[in-house]
Amino acid sequence: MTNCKRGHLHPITQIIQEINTIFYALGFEVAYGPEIESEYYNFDALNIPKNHPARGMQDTFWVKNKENTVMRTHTSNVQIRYMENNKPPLRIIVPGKVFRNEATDATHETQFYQLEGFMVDEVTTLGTLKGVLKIFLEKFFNKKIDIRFRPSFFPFVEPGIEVDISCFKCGGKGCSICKNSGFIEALGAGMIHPNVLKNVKIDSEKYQGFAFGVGIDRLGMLKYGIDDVRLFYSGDLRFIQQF
Ligand code: 2U9
Repeated sequence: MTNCKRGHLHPITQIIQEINTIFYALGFEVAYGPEIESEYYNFDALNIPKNHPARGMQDTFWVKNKENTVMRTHTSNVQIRYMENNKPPLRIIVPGKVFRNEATDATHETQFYQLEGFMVDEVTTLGTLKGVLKIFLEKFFNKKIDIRFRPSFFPFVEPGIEVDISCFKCGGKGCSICKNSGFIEALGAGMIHPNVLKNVKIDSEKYQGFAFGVGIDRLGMLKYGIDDVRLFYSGDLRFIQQF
């Protein structure tokens, strides 16, 4: 039986476990929730307007014969549910599968894994976020990493930011991974929008919080130099057995 190899956890599962361990040490709980979700928890509660393009047929899988029901497009639904059932201070991460109705290519899949996280407390700032992300990314990539914030927009946060990380491959000098810029676009984030806090009955005068989102597949592709996201879902043992 020389050809008989024992199986092991899928690389995405291994990555999720690694992420959970890092955040657990920072005081974050890991939360899970439904993949089939109501329009309210996926969109409305997150301050995503009724006419937002993400709700349209292009991006969202609507469940047939069931009104106002979608395959969740992000794991934010779990954070809303968690905030409804727990009182601040809150610190959670939510890894899980999400669904987007779009064409697949080397960097897009109709199903992928997302990590979202947030912290809500009396004094929580973008500075807190920067510190938490720096510790997470340095542990995950096993390298010293600098972080750059750029202004951006997402309906559920204000202000919204995009987070670039210094290239862990070349250290910022410029290489093929960072397209000679020294930085890699990595995450979206921001301060939770007061309307979102209001929706879950948290007093936005007293409490504030940061939130972030990142593709787990994308983190894995960067860390292990994988150039096609579809490899994760191919079931090809030549790929799987490298982990
Ligand atoms: C709540 C409030 C705010 C989570 C956030 C992003 C910005 C973001 C993308 C990264 C790559 C999705 O996987 S991706 O395509 N995410 O840019 N996510 S802020 O904000 C939240 C979440 C939950 C209650």
